[in-house]
Amino acid sequence: MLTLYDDPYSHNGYKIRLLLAHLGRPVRVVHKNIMTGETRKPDFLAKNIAGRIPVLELEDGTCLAESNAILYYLAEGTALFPADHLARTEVLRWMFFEQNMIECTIGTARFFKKTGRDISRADVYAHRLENARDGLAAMDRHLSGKDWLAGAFSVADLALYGYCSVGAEAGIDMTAYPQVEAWLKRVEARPGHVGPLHGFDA
Ligand SMILES: N[C@@H](CCC(=O)N[C@@H](CS)C(=O)NCC(=O)O)C(=O)O
Repeated sequence: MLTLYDDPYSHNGYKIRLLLAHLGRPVRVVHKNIMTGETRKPDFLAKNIAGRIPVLELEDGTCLAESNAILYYLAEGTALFPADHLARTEVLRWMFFEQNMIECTIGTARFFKKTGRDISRADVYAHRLENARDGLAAMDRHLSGKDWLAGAFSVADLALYGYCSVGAEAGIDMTAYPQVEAWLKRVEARPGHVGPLHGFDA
């Protein structure tokens, strides 16, 4: 069986659990506490040299790191990753956008807010929020008149859902992005959808 090393509060890990739920694939989820440095110990560095979750361990022991690379690996060959070259490029475009404009902005601002870490560095927090708002505004414009980010419903929607769904926890007024809010609800209405803290085994 697949093993996912994850922390319940990470939405990078949640993206993987969400895709696996959509695909109906079982997974053993192992909790690594990012607050106590568990991912920085030698045993975990052997799985991901960057010392970060999520890591997906395949049945043969191969370890995959970087949430969107893992999403790509799992989605390839399924209805959530298209076969057409241009359509695939468009899906990847939004997955790269997620890492650049959403994950390291909403994700980090949320982490600062939840843990109190670095919130004293108000300039850093404000900068992350400014970039997050920029990313959300771009998504809002893009989603006008569209149901999904990249043509049909795809792994790009799940990748972006992860951190967009917790924008408010980062301190963002999500009502400023009505197209994004409507799209979040469409993602939640898809069969196979699961919430963030679903299914930890250890
Ligand atoms: N770009 C990476 C980011 C991974 C990441 O930042 N993971 C965080 C949790 S969301 C982590 O493991 N932090 C622990 C640490 O840095 O020690 C991805 O998308 O997988």
